[in-house]
Amino acid sequence: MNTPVRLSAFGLGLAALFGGAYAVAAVAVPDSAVEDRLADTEPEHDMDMETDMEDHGGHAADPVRGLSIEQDGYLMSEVAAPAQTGTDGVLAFGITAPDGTPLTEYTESHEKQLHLIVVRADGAEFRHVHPEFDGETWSLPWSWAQPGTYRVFADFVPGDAAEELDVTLSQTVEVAGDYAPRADNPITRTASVDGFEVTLAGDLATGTTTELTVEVTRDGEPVTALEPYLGAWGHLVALREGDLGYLHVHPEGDDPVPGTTSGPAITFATAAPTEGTYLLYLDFQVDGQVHTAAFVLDTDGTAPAAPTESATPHGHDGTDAHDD
Ligand SMILES: [Cu+2]
Repeated sequence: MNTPVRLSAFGLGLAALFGGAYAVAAVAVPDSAVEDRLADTEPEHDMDMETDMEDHGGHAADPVRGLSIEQDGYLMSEVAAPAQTGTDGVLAFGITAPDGTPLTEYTESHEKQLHLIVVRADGAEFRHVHPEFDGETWSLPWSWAQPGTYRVFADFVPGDAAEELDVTLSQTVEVAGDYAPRADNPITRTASVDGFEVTLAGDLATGTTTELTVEVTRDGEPVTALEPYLGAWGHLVALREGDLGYLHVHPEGDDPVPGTTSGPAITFATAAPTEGTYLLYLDFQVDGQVHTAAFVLDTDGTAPAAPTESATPHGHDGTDAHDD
């Protein structure tokens, strides 16, 4: 869809990963705007994001998490899992608290104490599941359908923290076997899953919160039988291509009343932390079954498509900062 534009934006995305968001901003926008953004974003590190968005007119990115086995002193142990495909086994890991002892208290979030996201590095495989806790170890029955390099994310709210803290830890797991990694993730706004067609409207952007709306149809008819799943009409996980930085995207509007249904649309709001391509995975529930639809967006969906030197990753002006 946006392929010619996307190639240059992908270059920008890589710059963002290694050079930081501000270097990209310097390429894409006038200096005065960069200064405005720096002034806006400097103090937001420890601020509550909702408050921050109100204070700054939406100039806030959701924080990127899940890039490390450690966050705020919480540490994920090695993940045990079958070493190859076709073997039934168990996936298991532990989490230690900042004092080094096993973390035993968790605060429920979206109806679960811990959310486990498992994604292959190329985005081609995705699972969102909920392991059991035995007081020390989180585990669930596990087998791998495809070989490859996987990232395992544990998303939870520690129950021992003084104030509510969203923690996402991740770890890499290798699954032996021959595989051909997906070479590219082209922009994808429609997904067919289990007889449903899901379309995604809206664009991702940096520096501002935008709305993404998914619409579910079946046999060409709008689906109005969406059921609450984990306390929401849908759950959207966004992973940044390149480092699989993790964004949990929150649905707009009130939480659903149990027993009611909705549809065909669900709206989410988020801001991209950097330019780049994002892999999005939507979980939704119909007739008691959870389905996952996968999409790919990039931030240049909202950027001016003018092929000027300011939009070129290796342009002559303003790119010295990261052009090493
Ligand atoms: Cu979950």
